[in-house]
Amino acid sequence: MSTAHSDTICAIATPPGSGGIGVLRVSGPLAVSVCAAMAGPPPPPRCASLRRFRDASGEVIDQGLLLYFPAPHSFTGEDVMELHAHGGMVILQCLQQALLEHGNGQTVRLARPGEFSERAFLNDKMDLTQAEAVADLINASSTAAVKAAQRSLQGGLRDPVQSLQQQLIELRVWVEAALDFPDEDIDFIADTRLQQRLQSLQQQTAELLQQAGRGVRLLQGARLAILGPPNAGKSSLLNALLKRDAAIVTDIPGTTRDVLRERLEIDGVGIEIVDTAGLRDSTDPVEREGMRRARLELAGADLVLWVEDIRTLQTSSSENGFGADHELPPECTVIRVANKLDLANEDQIQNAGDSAGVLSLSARTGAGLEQLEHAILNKLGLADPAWSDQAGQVMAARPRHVAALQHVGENLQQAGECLLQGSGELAAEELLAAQHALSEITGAYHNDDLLGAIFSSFCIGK
Ligand SMILES: Nc1nc2c(ncn2[C@@H]2O[C@H](COP(=O)(O)OP(=O)(O)OP(=O)(O)O)[C@@H](O)[C@H]2O)c(=O)[nH]1
Ligand SMILES: [Mg+2]
Repeated sequence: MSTAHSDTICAIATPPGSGGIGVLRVSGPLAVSVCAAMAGPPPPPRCASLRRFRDASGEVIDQGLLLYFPAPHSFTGEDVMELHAHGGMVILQCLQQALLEHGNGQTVRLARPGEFSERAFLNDKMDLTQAEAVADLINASSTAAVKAAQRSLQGGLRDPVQSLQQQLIELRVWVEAALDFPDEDIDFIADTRLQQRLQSLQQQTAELLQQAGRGVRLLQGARLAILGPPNAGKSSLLNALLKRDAAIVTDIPGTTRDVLRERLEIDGVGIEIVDTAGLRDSTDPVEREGMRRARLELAGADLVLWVEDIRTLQTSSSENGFGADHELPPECTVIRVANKLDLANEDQIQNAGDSAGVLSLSARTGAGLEQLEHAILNKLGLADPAWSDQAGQVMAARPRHVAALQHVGENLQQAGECLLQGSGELAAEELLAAQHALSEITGAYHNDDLLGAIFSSFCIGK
């Protein structure tokens, strides 16, 4: 798959703005010679050397460090030079210009977004999931997302995908052999061990799919919506979770009208949290609009906190039509919260405790809040494995990985049915399709459109 690139590319690798240092990166066959023209011969590999950086007329632009990473032991797999100069945009642009001029403009050009990473991928320095993890690491908006991206960068997604692929190949060999030698005494296709291995593959794919789904949620930021009847303490709960007064709280039912969005971080996991208008019968057009918007939030929410006053907790479908059972679609992931624990009597506390899946707390005193935070991460599948029931740590993943794994699952399912019907040919086709879908994840099988779509979203210089 290795691709020789004739172009030498350069880019400013540090972000725009001023800083202590700024880094320029050059990669390709001319990297050494253009830098030599600017700053003298390359230092020993991976050693920093203090140099003067000169423009084409020989005038000194800046003084800084020059580093040399000879091929193939560099990020891109090509000869790479790095110039560490002072971190001013004009200095860096002058240096970049000088690089282009030293290269006569023909063979050294500005890198496209993500082109260094693309070359790293094309030169087999990393697979696609790792290249994507580099971008996810840079764009991570929470500490948990950083850790997850780091796991994928170390092969957290690639390794299980490759293992699945290996098992799939073995299975295909088995099926194809049965097709090639139909006269053999043993009926391979009817062999139950074949079905067992297929089932094991299906199981592993389903687990990986779940893990990848969690990874997507972690990276994109999960969405949490607070819903429930008026005056239950929804806005108070939002404020308690955020540990600041973001929403207006009063004892007047119908206080919240608009949808209020805030960013919450629990144990380093970024979550978008939404407070909404209380749901009840109302003729007030403003309140009705608020309720309409509240219900719209249901569609995009990964998790709903359904908040009620513990003293008026609905234990079954609400009579007035505003209970959790009535309002929330069955597929909705929900945590039912009984708030105002500090005001409840023994019977009410007992009643809430007896209601399955109800978490009692007080937004006012903070009692039960920590349990709620744990429950939120657990329900989202983003909890620290140390105290959650999920297996393994979360790794960074993207929607395209999830889509591919869904395809794999469907293909395996189809293959199983074909085998049961004795149709080895069709089963073999399904297994091949599954193998292709897996290959797309790691990039072992790809087309230029896919690479373009992935790398164009990277930043320049990466
Ligand atoms: N004692 C006690 N009072 C609470 C608690 N949570 C909320 N309250 C009070 O209950 C009243 C309503 O609280 P809000 O947070 O505005 O309730 P809400 O569900 O957002 O109400 P709407 O916006 O009208 O739908 C306020 O007076 C709060 O101070 C609690 O845990 N204990
Ligand atoms: Mg409110």
